[in-house]
Amino acid sequence: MKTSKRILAVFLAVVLAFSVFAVSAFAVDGSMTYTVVADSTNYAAGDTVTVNIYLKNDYNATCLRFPVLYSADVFEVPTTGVKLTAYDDCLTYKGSLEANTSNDESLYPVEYDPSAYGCVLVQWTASVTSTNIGCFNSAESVKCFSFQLKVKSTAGGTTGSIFIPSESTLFYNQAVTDVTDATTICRINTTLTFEGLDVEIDAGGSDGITTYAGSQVIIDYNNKVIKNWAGLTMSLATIKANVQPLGDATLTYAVSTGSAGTYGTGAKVRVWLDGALLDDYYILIYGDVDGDGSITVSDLSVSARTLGNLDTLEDIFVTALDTNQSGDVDISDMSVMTRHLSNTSVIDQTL
Ligand SMILES: [Ca+2]
Ligand SMILES: [Ca+2]
Repeated sequence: MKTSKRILAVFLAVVLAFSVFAVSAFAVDGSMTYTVVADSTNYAAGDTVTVNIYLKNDYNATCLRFPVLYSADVFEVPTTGVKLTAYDDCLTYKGSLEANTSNDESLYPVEYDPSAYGCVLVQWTASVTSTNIGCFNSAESVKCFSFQLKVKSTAGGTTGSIFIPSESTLFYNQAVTDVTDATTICRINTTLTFEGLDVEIDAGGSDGITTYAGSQVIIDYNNKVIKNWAGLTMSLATIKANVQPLGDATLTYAVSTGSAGTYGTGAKVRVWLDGALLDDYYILIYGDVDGDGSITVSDLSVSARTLGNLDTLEDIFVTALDTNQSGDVDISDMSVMTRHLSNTSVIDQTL
């Protein structure tokens, strides 16, 4: 099992600078609920799995660390690495959220066999100013972090788990009692609760479509879109080189209905099984609103023309226009597009 052990030993470890704070001796009581939710419950070999972590708590958390384990014979870290993303207050007050692939086994939950489980160690520290400290305190369960795993190409027909081990010694919690006092940090006597610990993954596959091994492309089975085409020259050949049918399924392809439509946003990969249409998956390139497969000033023109009249756009183009992936479309999305076109920043295609 040397190969799997190597894969398992890939940790997402974050080195944070706690030393800037004096940690008070006193502690306060609090509770935190961690919920692990994957973007589907059914995957095929080669699929990308987006793992979402939802948090709910009743204190001003300023620092968190928790391990997420996954079955090593079913999942692996994608070749592009674990892409750890923060949301909600954990994004707003993000001071430190970094990823590396340390093999430091001291960071491994000792209660678990490294030959059976891989570990992603998530760590977050809020930012501070001279008068205030960012913190996470949410009475509602909200999405705070996500990262990606890949179902191994050899995992067809198996089942795996993704979960937070409640008995791990790796949890770390830090908080403030007064958000205007950034210097008095206290420990939390935290009652940890875990929901959705065992996300069972049927890797047998019934979706009829998957990516080729090594492909950067992501199939979002919930939203029926195929994304992360950044850097690829879009064409029918590119699509065919990245996605493939599974089992007895077959694929056909249709050009985009966008104003410049070819094989860009809005193009369809149609999945057929036994002569019946199983699903349509849409090509999605954030920022490509005219459907030609690239992001140009033409997309800016279409955006300006349709921003106040989104009803005229098919849903997939509205999604492509939401370039900051906020869930709605407004003028800030055009700013993101403008910055992309001026090479100031790049539109993230992976979320
Ligand atoms: Ca375009
Ligand atoms: Ca938006």
